[in-house]
Parts: sequence; C-alpha cells; structure tokens
Amino acid sequence: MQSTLTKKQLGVLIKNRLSRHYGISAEEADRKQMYKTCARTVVEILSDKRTRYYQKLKDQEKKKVYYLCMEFLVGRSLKNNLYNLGLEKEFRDILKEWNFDLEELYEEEPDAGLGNGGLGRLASCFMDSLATMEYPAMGYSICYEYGLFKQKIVDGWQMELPDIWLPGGDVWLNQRNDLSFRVKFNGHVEEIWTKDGLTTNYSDYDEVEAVPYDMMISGADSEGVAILRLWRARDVDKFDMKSFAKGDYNRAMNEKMNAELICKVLYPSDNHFEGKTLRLRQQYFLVSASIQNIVSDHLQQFGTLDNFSEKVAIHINDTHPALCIPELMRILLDDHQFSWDDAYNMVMNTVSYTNHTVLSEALETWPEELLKQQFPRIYGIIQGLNEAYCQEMWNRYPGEWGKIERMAIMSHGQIRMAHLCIIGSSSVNGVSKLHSDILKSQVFSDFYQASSEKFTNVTNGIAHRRWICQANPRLTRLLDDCIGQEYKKDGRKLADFRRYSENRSILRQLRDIKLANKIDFSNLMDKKGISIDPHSIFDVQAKRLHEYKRQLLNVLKIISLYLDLKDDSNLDIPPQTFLFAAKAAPGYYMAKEVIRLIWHLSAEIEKDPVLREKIRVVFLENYCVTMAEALMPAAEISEQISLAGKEASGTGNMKMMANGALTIGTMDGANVEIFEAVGKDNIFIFGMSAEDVERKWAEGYAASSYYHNKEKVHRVVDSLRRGFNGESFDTIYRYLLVGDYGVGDPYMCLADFEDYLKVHQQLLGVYQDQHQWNRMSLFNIAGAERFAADRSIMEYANNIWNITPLH
Ligand code: 26Q
Repeated sequence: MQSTLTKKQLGVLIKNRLSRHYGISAEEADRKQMYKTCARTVVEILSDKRTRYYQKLKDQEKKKVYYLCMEFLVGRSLKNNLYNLGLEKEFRDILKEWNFDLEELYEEEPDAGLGNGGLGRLASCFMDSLATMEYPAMGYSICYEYGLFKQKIVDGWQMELPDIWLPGGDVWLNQRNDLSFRVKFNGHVEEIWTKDGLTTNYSDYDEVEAVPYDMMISGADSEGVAILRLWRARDVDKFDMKSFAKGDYNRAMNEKMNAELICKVLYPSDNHFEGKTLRLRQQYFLVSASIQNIVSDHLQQFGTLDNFSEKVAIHINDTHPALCIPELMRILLDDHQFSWDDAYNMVMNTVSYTNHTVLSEALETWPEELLKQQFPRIYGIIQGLNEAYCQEMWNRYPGEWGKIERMAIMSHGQIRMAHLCIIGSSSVNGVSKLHSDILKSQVFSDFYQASSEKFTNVTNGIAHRRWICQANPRLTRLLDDCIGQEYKKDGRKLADFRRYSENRSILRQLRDIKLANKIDFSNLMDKKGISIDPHSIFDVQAKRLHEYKRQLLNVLKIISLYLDLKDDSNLDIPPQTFLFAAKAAPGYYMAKEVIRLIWHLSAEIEKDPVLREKIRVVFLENYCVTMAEALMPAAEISEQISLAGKEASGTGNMKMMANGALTIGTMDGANVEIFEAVGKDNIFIFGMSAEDVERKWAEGYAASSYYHNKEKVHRVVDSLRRGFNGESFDTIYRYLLVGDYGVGDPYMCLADFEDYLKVHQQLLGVYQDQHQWNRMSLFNIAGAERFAADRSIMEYANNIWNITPLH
C-alpha cells in the first residue's frame, strides 16, 4: 500500500497537535492522549483526501449511491485507516521513537458498535469496498449515543450494560455545523382543492433538527474516501420559553429530552421485529434527514430534479429505512409539484432493496394507526401507493381477491414494510443464492410472478483486507510470498493459492501460523483470567444467539461427548476447546437460557481435572468486532449449523474460511456456495436440506419420535433435566420435546442431531491427519476468493445501481 507522508512529517503533525490540544510534548503524553492525537491526525489526513476526491467526483458528474441502513457495525477505525492509507509503518516507527507501541494504542479505541450483527457489519464492509474501488458513495445512519449493549455474564445469566463509546470514539466524527435538516412528526394533514388541483396542508407538527456527524473511511491504496453520515437529533427550539416563563421548568427541559431520545440507543434485537414507537421514529428520522440531504445536494449540483434517478441510486438495507419511499414521494409531490405518476416512477427508478431474512417474526409490520399519528402525510402517501398497486393488480388478475390481499401493502390494519419496499423499488435482492431462491419461490412468490425482472441475488462478502490482511498478518505474509500482493485489491486472486496444495513446506507453515494465532488468542484470554490450551482444537461458534442458529444443537453435541467421556475417560479423542461467543437480545428468554446452559456445562467440566484436559467449553463474554478480529484467525472449526432455509447468508462463515478454518455446517445460506467453492472434500456438511425441512413439516414432525427411537438423543435430552453444575435445564428439555406447538422445537435440533454427531466424529478423524487437514485449510483460504465484499459491491454497482468508479 502506498503512502505519501514521511515519518518525519508525521512526527511534526503529531507533535504540533499534542502541543495545541494538551500543551505537552510527545514524551509527556500518556497513552490515551497519544491515541486521540494520532486519531485526530488521521482524520486531518482523511479530510484532505476527501476534499480532493469529492472535487473529482463532482467534476465528473457521476451517479452516486446512497446506502441507508439503521446500523453500521464499524468496530475500530485507527488500524483500518492507517492500513488503508498505507501509513501503519510510518506511525509505528515514529511512535517507537517516543516509546509508544502502536498495537497498544489501538487498544485505547472503543468499538463503534452501532449495529447488532451481520447486517450492520455487512454495511461496514461495503463502505470499505466502495471507498477502495472509488465508487461515488455515501452511507447514512444514526449516531446512537449508546451502541449495542455490553454483555456481562453473572452466574451464567446475561446482563446488559450500556455501551458508552463516544468518549474515545468521537474523535472520528466531524460535526458538520454548516448543515442540518428538520424532521417533522405528528400533527394534521388537510387536503385542499385549489385551481391547480389537490394540495395538502400539514400543520401542528413537532420538529426535530437532524445534525450530521461524518465518519470518513479511507479506501485501501486508492484515492477514495467513503463518508458515513450519522444523524443526531437536536431539539429545534433549544428551550421551551413559554413553559419556562410560566415557571414550568421541568416541562421546558423535557421537550428537549424527547427530541434527543431519538438517537439515544440502538435497539438490540437482531432478526426480530420489535414494534416500538421510538424505533419507528428513529427510522423516519434517518430517512427524512437523509432524503432531504440527498435532494438538496442534487439540486445544488444540477439545479433540477428531472435527472434525479440518472444521478442518484438509493439503497435500503432491509426494510428498516423503507419510509424513504413515501418520504421521497412526499418531497417530489409537495415541495416540487411532481404528478403522482411521475413521482412514483422517479422513486421506483431510484430505490433498490435488500432483504436479509425469511423469518416471519423478523418481517416488519407497523400498525396503520401508529403511522397515521406519527407521520400523517407519509401515511396518506402509503395509502395512495397501496390503492394504486391494488388497482394495477386488479386489472392484471381480475377477480383474484385472495392474491391481491396477499400482495397489498396494507392489510388488517397493518402496514407490511417489505411489500412497500418491493412495490417502491426497481430491484429486490437476497444475500445468497439459496436465500434469493427462497424469496422468489416462497416469501415473495406472488411478487416474483408479477414482476420477475425485479428479483436478483447478490451473495454477501467480507472486507477481506480487514479480515485477512489486518487481522491475520502471519497468513498475509505467507500469501504475499506465495501469490504476490494482487489479491489485496482483487480477491479472486486468492484462488492462486490452490497451486500450493501439494507443497509440504507451505502446508507446514499454514499449521504453524494457525498455532501461533491460537497462542496469541489464548494469551489474550489469559489476561481475562480464562485459560485455554492452544494445542487443543479450536471449535468456534460466534454469532448472535438465536434459536434458528442452533447454538443448542452444538451444546447437545458437546454434552454427548461429555457423557461418552464420563463413561470411558480413556476414550481416544483429540483435546478440543468449544468456544462460544454470542449476545442474546435482552428480552429473549430462551436465548438467555442457552447461554446459561453453556456456562454451567462449562463450569461442570472445569471441576473435573481429567475431563477438562479433553474437552473444555468457553463462553467468551461481550463478543464484538474487535474480539472477532482476534478470534477468526485462531479458529480451526467453523460451526455454521442453522436449520436449512433459515440463515439468509451468514458472513462469519466467510471470515473463518478465509482464515483457514474448516466448516461443519448445514446446506444453508452462503454455506451452499462455500461448499461449491471448496468442493465436497473440504467441508463437513450434515443434516437436512431446505427441501428436506419443508418435506418434514409436511409429513408431520414430532421431536419426541427422535427422543424415543434414538438412544443418543434420549440420553442427551435426559441429561438436561438432571442438569449441570447443580442447575436443572427443564425449560430447555421441554422446549426440545414439546415446544410451543406440542411437536418439539421449531428448529428441529433433534432431527439433525445424529448426523451432526457422525460428521463431527469424521472431522475429528481427519484432524488426526495433519497434512490432510492443512491441505483442506488451504483450499478454504483459496476458496474465499469469491467472498470478498469487493465482488458483492461490483455486482451491486453493475447490476443494480448502474454506477461506475471514478477512473
Ligand atoms: C427491526 C425492527 C425493530 C427492531 C429491530 C429490527 C432488526 C434489527 C436488526 C431486525 C433485523 C436486524 C438484523 C438482521 C441481520 O443481521 N440479518 C443478517 O444479515 C446478514 C447480512 O446479510 C446475513 O448474513 C445473516 O444471515 C442475517 O441473519
């Protein structure tokens, strides 16, 4: 990677800044001061770079994409930006002269945890690709004061603590004092007939000011900088003078508190819809501020909206920003006097939508009444869209009331946000081949029949520079030696690594690298008082805790092994460490129960000095991006065991394979494409396919039949009642056998259990043959070739957004 600043120049920049901010010299600074100063220096470098880049973009009048998402799981920024700017060495060297260790400074930075998991991390990986490939792009989200909660486990039970990231994280945010927009809530809408036709009058509304804070993300070895614009809510009338004058001080202050409540905290539910009014207000706040900003920028540059959809693409990441569709309609209709049809066509030609889930409990539906009360004008426009669409379908499918009812935006007093998105977008995509097929054939099949041209797939990808080059420098050096540097900008080149599959020296080096990474990770854990044997197999399941992801199935497997070992402690199995990392949504009882089970099982095993040499269970507290960056390079087995048909894609699966872990998984989400990439000999697949699952439901599924007929199932399930570490897990026992509907758990753990055990045994057998294992690992690293976020972004750019890079 290129750099333009010398160590000396950097030294001057940093010293000047230290003296300006703190009045101290480099030798006097403490670590925190030095971290902040380095971060501020990087921000200054980025600002210059951005100015140059944005001028070029403007000169070229390029079409731009705006990526709207309620979450961006950014993680840390210092290391990523230094790496991408090609300045890591210069910073490291100058800091060393002042007795600072750059790696230690990195540790000073809190994670920007403005996301729940996969969806938010994907958005962040995409920003990296957009900047690196010099696509004109901007991300929009909310500047939450508190990100995703910090997890603490007390006696096995998850507790949530606030994530206070801004002191320390704020250095990356540039407040744009010159820019703000007003977002209107509540009030009344009147329709008025004038000589020019129907107009609307909106009155009695409340207003909140949206103030942008920009985070800059450097492209890697490129001129590009992506801006992530985070909105903060501020009270418009800083103070309610009327109440104040009347002596009502509390009320005068309360008004202000209400506005600022909007960006107080990120909702912590992942893959689960929570119909809270404040969440809806957050969504509209993001959407309204962003769309106003986009339209006003466009007008400033072009002086007209006639070419809007030729110059602007707006992408909505899941349905959460769906209100941008009626919001853009509103601006075109009310502020710019577009006709309804022109406005609708303009919106449709501008907006595209990605779906991230097929779980019915995650699909957003909001009560009509709530929308009507919160944003009456937006409600009216949604009604209009609904009526027009139903009419169109009526003309197309006369008499098919059932079908039209199924497709409507509004039904039974609810607004279906996914339908609004499909109807208001020109493109709808899923995030893996299987997922996109399920959207077409099941979830949105009526829409697919009506408008098949809208539907497409873009399989997810990861920022491989972050997840390989930055997170795993040892592997990066080996790759550089073997296949050169090209893969950094062109992920497909990773495929060249396949050439080394018969090279014993390279395979041994791969093994040494994995061991060194495992030792690093256990040293890191040592500091937290957790002891892990780096010579045991690292078997990792790291992802949000959710029933469909089946952490419970993994636990059942471990219990089975544990019971085997209790029966015969001489059992010949290689030592294994089962690592779990997962946050549960705070109100998700069953998820918290599973954490409790993992924790007590771990405690029970720890008490047995013989057994714990063979298997150990570790629950890693407070999983976050930074922990993932240490964990992925150390993982040997990647657990991707969701019930087939439920995981839209998964991206942890890609991160682990890229770092040489082998997948044990079901044919779900992107696992299917990982299987295609590495071939059947380099992955451990088990369990029912998505079709098998459908068939099983149709035939009639009963968990108890597995319990009664399969001896191993019986034994494991019974052990839950007896419990571990003195705690019973009767709730989980009943969940598995009875569930909410009397047929057992809805994610069919017991149905896949025996096959899972069998394939896991097989995997342990292969592990004994180190040469074979390393070869498989190599094929996984090479196979990660197609899972670079750069590839995903190129597909979006070419097939959906129709944008081209700067050069
Ligand atoms: C919605 C309404 C109210 C409150 C919260 C939410 C909400 C928040 C987050 C709903 C869903 C999410 C997150 C979903 C998510 O992360 N999905 C994951 O997206 C990844 C990227 O495409 C996929 O790889 C995963 O398979 C998918 O589960």
